[in-house]
Amino acid sequence: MHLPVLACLSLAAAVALAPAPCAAATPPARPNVLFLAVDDLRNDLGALGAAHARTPRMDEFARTARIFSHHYVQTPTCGASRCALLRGRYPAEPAHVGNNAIRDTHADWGARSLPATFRAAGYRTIALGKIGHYPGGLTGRDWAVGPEELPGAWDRHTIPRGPWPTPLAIMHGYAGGAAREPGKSPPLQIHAGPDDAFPDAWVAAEAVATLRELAASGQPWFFGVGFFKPHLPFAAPQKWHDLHLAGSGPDLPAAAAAQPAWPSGWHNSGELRGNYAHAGRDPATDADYARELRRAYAACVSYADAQIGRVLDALRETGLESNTIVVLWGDHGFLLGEHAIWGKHCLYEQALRSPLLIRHPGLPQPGATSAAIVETVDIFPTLAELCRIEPPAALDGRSLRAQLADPRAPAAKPAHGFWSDGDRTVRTDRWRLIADRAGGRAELFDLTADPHETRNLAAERPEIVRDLLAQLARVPQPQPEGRAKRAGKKQ
Ligand SMILES: [Ca+2]
Repeated sequence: MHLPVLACLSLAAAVALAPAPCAAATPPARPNVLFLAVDDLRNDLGALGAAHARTPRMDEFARTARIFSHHYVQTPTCGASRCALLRGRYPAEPAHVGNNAIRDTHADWGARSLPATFRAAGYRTIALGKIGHYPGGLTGRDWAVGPEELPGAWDRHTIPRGPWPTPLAIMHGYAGGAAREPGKSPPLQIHAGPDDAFPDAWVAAEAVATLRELAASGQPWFFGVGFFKPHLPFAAPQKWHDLHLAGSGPDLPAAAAAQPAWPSGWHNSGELRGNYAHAGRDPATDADYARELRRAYAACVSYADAQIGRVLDALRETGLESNTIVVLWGDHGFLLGEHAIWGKHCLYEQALRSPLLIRHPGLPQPGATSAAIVETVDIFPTLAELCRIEPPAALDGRSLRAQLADPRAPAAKPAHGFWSDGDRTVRTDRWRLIADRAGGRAELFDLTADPHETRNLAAERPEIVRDLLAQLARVPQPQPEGRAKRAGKKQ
């Protein structure tokens, strides 16, 4: 009569992940997911090789995680990049590349979104801060008006108000509750005050309280925490600016700011040029101003880093760390003068590349870097696999399980990027091709030899252009019919 017990014990050791044959065995708890989104974060972390960065808390986390040094977002703007994350799909229609992508198209896919999939699988889903485009998921002009941005996906989607008058004022917040006045407010602020003079400290405090609440519940959870910095305005307390003043360490490299392809240091995006007042200064011609802006951006990264550290401390202190997957993700990068552009609305490397760090319980070789080309759409299938949840059919990404198991595992595919008017890009291990809708205008860069994309090789290497255009053609262009079809359904 002892034989079945012995057989059961040996089986349990051999097939740990299979359904337990013993009636008394307890299945392993499903891991929680803490998803940390950081707004407009370039690869400017110490852990990613940025010598000027002051990011001790993200670097500390990186030493326990898989570092993806070549992660690319699908679209270089907030709402669209987050739409690709939550859909797990490439943009399929023009609305998917705009900032209102989630609000305007969720009826087609919200029930199959990343959080909705986890919710349907029994997870408690909570979003805090900026996870979609709108803080707290609130699309109205004030606290009371406006529908949820992604209804049905989150058990709770919230934003601490603090002293700011509206959710949008939080997104572009200045110290102490001041809101941005478009075209009149400065692009940077050095404030002699505490961290909670700015919204991200409020988000961190709410995240800490939420983790304590989650620790007391027995339900698995998916908790998205979205920070606002280093998004413009580059506003942070004085102490974080002091870290980056002249003489305090290496400065952010001026990089390829002299690249002549663009006629203006402003780029045609209105984000920096139109939304802020510059007192007649132009970073393209005023090196001191360019340096001030770069340092202010770096200060905001350091400020966000400290707030992220508070959340990771709470994860450890609540005892949740051992059964929680942690993802740190930047929604896209930002050009600080590269290509003579100050902004993100383009398809160059620094606009599309952003940090991706993933830690899961039992991760082998923590702190090792995977240089494989990976994309934001890969996150959905990765988290579904790690949590043993069946993902929706027809996701565009691939699970990163191979790179988590072995940092030397190669990329499964190139990375695709999308922008307005049908502009597209594809990034392989070596090349980046940027092409317009018809493929008639092309820029080709050899990232191995020319990491700042200063030499367009399209005319010299037509065979590479041809091959990469064929790769682009494998992913359909966003088609305007999607919007018309959806409008038809409503009638
Ligand atoms: Ca953003």
